[in-house]
Amino acid sequence: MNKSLPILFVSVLISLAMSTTLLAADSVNDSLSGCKGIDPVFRQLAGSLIEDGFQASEVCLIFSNPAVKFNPRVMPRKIAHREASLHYDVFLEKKRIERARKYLESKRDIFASVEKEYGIPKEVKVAILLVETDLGRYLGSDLALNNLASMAVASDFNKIRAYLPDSYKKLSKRERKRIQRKLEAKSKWAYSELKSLIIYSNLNGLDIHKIKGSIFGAIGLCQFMPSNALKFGVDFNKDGKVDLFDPADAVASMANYLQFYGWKSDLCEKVQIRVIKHYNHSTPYARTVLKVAEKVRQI
Ligand SMILES: [Ca+2]
Repeated sequence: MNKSLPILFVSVLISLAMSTTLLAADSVNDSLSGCKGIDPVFRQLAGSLIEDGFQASEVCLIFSNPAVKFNPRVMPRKIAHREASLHYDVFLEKKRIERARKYLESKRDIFASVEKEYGIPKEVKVAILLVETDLGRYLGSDLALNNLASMAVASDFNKIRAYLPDSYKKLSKRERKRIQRKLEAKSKWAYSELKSLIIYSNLNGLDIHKIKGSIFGAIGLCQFMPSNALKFGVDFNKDGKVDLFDPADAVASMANYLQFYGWKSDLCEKVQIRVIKHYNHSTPYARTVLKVAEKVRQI
């Protein structure tokens, strides 16, 4: 969090992000009259943002930009995502460990200063950067805005069924209802994260049309969801903005997050895994982070 911002102001902004008002369709046209170039698929979403307190002119600028595109494949991937099936062993390859060590060397001052302030070992932090973004090599192929907005408008099973894996195409009535409920919950979540993304980019003077994100909208070297960028982001290099694409800010924000969730010195491995799972709720993920950290330490 940008510590220079008044606490009340930030609280109001976070409340704005948390509210999930749904806008009646008949008032969408009124709030967006005069705004040209919004893809009809995003029109109601844009109207809801205005209803929730964002300026109509700002919402118009965001959604009428030609970079904004609906991707119908995002929500089906979210619904079908299975963290446990991901192959994490690739991060233990020698060449990757060597790269992590070199990255640590090249940013020795940043890692040392952050470790001094937050107490999270530098090897654990670089391991998370390696697993999350391959040390910044992979920050997502599309805009976080597009991925979050595409999920926010994909709450209807019929609209995305063509993009679901085959196993989702012959569902019983009960399974279909379950998927529909899941879609509605994920859509609501994505809407809330979209609002946080807009606030995050505004607060920190970042161009939302240039913020790349993972398929599910996580941003920066440390892959924070935008709501976590607001809660845990740190302006460590003191340039007046929390930029999670900047190594100093990203590493400190990650450390701030891990410290909040209970990282202390001398934790046993079991508790370290529990803390890391707050970052990504997967035991194979947490174990891989610790294994990578151990290998980096040994070189
Ligand atoms: Ca900064």
